[in-house]
Amino acid sequence: MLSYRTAGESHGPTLLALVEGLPSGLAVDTAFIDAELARRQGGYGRGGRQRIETDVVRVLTGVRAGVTLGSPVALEVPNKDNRLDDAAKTPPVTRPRPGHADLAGSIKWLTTDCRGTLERASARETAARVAAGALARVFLREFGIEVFGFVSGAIDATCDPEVSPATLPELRAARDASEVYCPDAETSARIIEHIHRAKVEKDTVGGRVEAHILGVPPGLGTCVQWQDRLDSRIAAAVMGIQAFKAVELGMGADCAWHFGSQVHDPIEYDAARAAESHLGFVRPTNNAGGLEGGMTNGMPIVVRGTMKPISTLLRGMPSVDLSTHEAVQSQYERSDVSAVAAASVVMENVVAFEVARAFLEKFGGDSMAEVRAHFDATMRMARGMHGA
Ligand code: EPS
Repeated sequence: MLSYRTAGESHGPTLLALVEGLPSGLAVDTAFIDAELARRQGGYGRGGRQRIETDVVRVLTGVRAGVTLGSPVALEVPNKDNRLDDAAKTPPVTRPRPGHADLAGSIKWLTTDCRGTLERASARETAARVAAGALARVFLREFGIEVFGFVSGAIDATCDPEVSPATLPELRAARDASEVYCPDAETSARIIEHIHRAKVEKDTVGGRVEAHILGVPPGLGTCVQWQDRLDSRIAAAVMGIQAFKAVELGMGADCAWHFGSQVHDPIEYDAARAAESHLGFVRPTNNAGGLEGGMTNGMPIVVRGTMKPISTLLRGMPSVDLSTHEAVQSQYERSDVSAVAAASVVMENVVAFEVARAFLEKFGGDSMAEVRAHFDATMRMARGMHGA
């Protein structure tokens, strides 16, 4: 089974991701992984750390002459700001930040210094997850599966662009031209204004991010066991991102306010479109977000995540000093005013990893040649059953 684990501290020597379960014969496009790492570092509202780092991936194992061997792939993203063992440069943090892992972690690990907790809780770790997810996307691209992530809102600015193969090139260009990775120019400008105001007021901003996965074949995931449902795995992957407080699929939480007839996507059949990923089972709407019964239905997967504002506020928040129990303002550590743009990159990549995992569960094999043969044969059988 495709899986990954990460290791590494924010100010330690390096970040690592160990990816297991990729077939042999996949050409590893490190330039694509580096481009995703660079995007993760960007976005209006990022702090000083991103001026220090230039994240690039080193592929340590599992690859020969740029092609996977079928053995574990170890990915490394080294930290330039490596100072964890220098006590003078990593003084104790005793005034926990509300919203951060500081307080809960210091109680868990029986210490009054939150630094041990924050080093691993830091969103710096998402660089390793983006590297693993981008590698999974290199695999997905071989089967025509594309992933598009963006910021869709913050505070009082929201947009709801129509994402489809036809609109994708234009939306991608608009997203890449936006300092907050939001493809709608007006929403982008308003989010930037909010982040600017937060910076002046020593405050922070979260936001909503979206990922659309296009070209996904039907039947990935399962309704057989709850933990293997693809919706369940995607939700876990998104909630596992630092600072995420909500995840939605398709219409998401809005389903509560509508009757069934307004929520469920009618099923139509169009033989002329049988070559598409939905095999001709066209849905005029996609409120299900491409997932029914924990399985893909051939429509794009649509995931929405909500990131809370960064918990490190320059002006602090009411807190308690862990060594004196005195009421104090929380400690300031270098941070971001907003990392919502970066969060969109993290979300699209962790979701992609779950799709790749489900893809290999259905079509898996030791080599890319076997996976391709399995995929082609299954799709041929499915199309054969449905008149194409
Ligand atoms: C981050 C690196 C961190 C923070 C931020 C994200 O670097 P440093 O702590 O050295 O400034 O900028 O992490 C947090 C918001 C957090 O709470 O830890 C990164 O590379 O994404």
